[in-house]
Amino acid sequence: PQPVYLSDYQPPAYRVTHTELTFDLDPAATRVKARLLMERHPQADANAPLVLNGEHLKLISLAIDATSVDASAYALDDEGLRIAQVPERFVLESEVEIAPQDNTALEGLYQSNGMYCTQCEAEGFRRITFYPDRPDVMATFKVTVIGNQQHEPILLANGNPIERGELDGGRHFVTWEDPHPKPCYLFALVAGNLHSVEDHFTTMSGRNVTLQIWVEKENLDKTEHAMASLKRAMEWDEQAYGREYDLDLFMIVAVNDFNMGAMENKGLNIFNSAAVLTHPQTATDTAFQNVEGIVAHEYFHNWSGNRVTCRDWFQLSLKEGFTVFRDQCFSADTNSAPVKRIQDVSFFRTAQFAEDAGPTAHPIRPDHFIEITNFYTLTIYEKGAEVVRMIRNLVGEENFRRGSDLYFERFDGQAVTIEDFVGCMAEISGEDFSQFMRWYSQAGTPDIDAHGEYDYVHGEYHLTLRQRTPATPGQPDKLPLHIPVRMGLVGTKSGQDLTLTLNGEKIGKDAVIHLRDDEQTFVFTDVAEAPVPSLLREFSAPVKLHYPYSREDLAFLLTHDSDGFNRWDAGQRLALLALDDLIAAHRNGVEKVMDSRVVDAFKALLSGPMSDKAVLAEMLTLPSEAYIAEQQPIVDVDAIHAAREFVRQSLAVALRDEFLAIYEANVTEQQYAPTPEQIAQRSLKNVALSYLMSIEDEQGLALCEAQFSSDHNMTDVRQALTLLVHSDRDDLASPALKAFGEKWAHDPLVMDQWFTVQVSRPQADVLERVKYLMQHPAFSLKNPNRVRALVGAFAQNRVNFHRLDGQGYQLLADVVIELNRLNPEIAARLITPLTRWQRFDETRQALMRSELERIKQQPLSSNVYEVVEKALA
Ligand code: B3K
Ligand code: ZN
Repeated sequence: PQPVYLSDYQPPAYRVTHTELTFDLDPAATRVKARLLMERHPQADANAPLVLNGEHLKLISLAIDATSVDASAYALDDEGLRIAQVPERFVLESEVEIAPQDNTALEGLYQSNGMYCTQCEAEGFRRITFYPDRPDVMATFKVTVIGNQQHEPILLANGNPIERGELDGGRHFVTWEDPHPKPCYLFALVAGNLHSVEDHFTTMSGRNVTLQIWVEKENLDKTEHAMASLKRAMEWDEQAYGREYDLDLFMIVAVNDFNMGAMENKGLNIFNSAAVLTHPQTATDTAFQNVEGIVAHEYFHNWSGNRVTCRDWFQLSLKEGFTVFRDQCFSADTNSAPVKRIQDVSFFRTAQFAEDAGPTAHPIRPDHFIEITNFYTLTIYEKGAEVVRMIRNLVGEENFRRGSDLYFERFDGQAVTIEDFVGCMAEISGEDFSQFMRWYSQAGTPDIDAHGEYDYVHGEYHLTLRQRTPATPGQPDKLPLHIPVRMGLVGTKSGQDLTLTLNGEKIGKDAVIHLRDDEQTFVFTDVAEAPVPSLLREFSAPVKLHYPYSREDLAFLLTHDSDGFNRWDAGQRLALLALDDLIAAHRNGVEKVMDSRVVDAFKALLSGPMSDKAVLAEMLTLPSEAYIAEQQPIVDVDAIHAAREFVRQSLAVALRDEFLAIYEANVTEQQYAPTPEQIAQRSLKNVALSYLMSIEDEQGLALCEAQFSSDHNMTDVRQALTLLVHSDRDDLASPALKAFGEKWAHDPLVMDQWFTVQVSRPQADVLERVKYLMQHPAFSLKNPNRVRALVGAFAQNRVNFHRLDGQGYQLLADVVIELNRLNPEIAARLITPLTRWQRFDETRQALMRSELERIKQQPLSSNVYEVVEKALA
């Protein structure tokens, strides 16, 4: 497979102005008729051939301006169709046949549980009909769907329904029209036996929009939260961005087999059922919050993505980074803002940093790819969002809003680039973004080494920042980035933020300094007392900040930093220092001793004023094994696990009564609601329970069992089940697992949780369990959610996946090889943990590499090929 390069971009020689499609649905032989109004680009050569993408299509007929095209006039291959000569303006008509029932890749038109649905982004439309399948070709669409009245009573497509009727042979049709020009990746069709809940939203200009969520009948009671989230998102986008919805109908459909979370097709969002269905008895608080975030994300795409779209797929972060940023702000406004930031950053620093340091590292705007599907990554999405956040912070909130207004107005109905977006921000604010643009082209996470010195005599504080971005594949040398560092100096006497004076100018107590060179020293004057610097507040840039904090400094910041995010981070850093010692002790076979400063810090947290329970729950949560691993030069999975368990148990022993008191103070019989208050209470209570369970405290065990059997809500039940299954008390875990599995055998999304809980336990029997569960009737390799819940979760189980006998790697590679044939997109994603082999000891490196080599020997999809190739390069 050959890569595509950004530098080769050419505007399309022919564009489609209007698209008419007719689908005659059949599982094995769906007929798709296309009627495309086409015209040559004014600048294109009159002899330019017409090139249409098309894959897995059986061509039935082809005509230009109603005259059939002779077979000698076109060339057809695996990738599409090429017609040597076409007029300046013409109507292209084609008919093809496709087989949705055989489509296990879940791209294009496929069947899920008997219902028809589509996924076209990025390049799935070419599996539906011959078309210039690229985002810079935007057309209005009229779509007729013909189906069986019994099997497919509901026939949906984008836009508004304009005609419907009955046909012979028990068939019927509905015609849909979407007046907004769109690229074909936003096309969608759904047909099946679906049921809907309906609601309404009145937009800011007073237009009434019908909202529908379509699900299988048994899920009708699981849509309330998604609907409420949708309405909140619609209102938020009007207030925060002045963006109004632009059709009379907005539909969401839940499907069981879906590669990603959801898809923002115009007016017809298609969702993974896991990203829309919730019920207090089946979904955890985290699932409720995910649904809210994803519903909002897809809705926000209506402007950031659909009305203004991407010129080419290299610009993917233009819509994804911006939309993630929008959904993050929405969730922060709707829930606890500090906790949202802590959770986002915590995930980001674990997973995106690892991606940026591995063999698949790429810039937010890649300059080449083999398979675009492999680029729906944490870098494009989450790092893209961090960069948009930096832009907002650089220009200020007001300018950011004006800049986004300008962007949406100027480019409405167009397919544009990242320069167009940043250009609007520059134009409005007058800021110079030329150096800043390197964030988009340079991969890798910058390291910042910070060093500070207080000069008592002159009352000065000298802060030196040095930046260095490590080499990444294809980018050996890096240029310095423009890094905004939000900071404060916290006085060690007063415990307060000191006023910052830089270059003779007072810049406030909490300010942003700009690092642009490799190294810069900032001299703060009029510093009356020795400070501890609080740097990178709110994680003001996606960098690794190293400062030689002492444990006393960190304990100080943990209590005194005015920035909640940095208070949390100080706690994490303090725990990491203790963990470092314990990891070394474990490796050297020396007795482990708990750092009393961590115990004291936790004790202070537990006995201090408890203003925000959600933040407190985060503060009490130790860094994950994955995050600890990120900090180590060579990952020793067993030492990390042992060290972390030791810290958990030491804290539990020392603070047992406090944890018990916290638990008891936060039990409630209130009816479940996914409100920030209730979620905070549950998470605090459940963190306390996890400490008690880590030492198998008798009272803790009793509480855990009671929490499981009281069956109050899934958050509590799942936590209790997890703690039982992850403990050594199999006598208690087995009956609980059995009861849970029997109770929920009919609900695949709950069974996914049942799988995950079991395969993430630390005990050594997990590999056998995974193999056994893969034979379970509720498991199927064809369903991406099942694969993620069982195999994906196993690969996150660090001690078991990285077994020294290599069997964990082997199992993953076996699954990848099988999935490569069924679903290349999911197969390629599943390889990720194996691609990180450089981070491990030599034995594991060799084992991981040999599994990658084994995969490489197979006939591979371009998706898997690209990842394996990079991983072994
Ligand atoms: N835009 C979709 C991505 C789907 C691509 C799958 N190959 C989801 C989202 O970001 O909203
Ligand atoms: Zn998106």
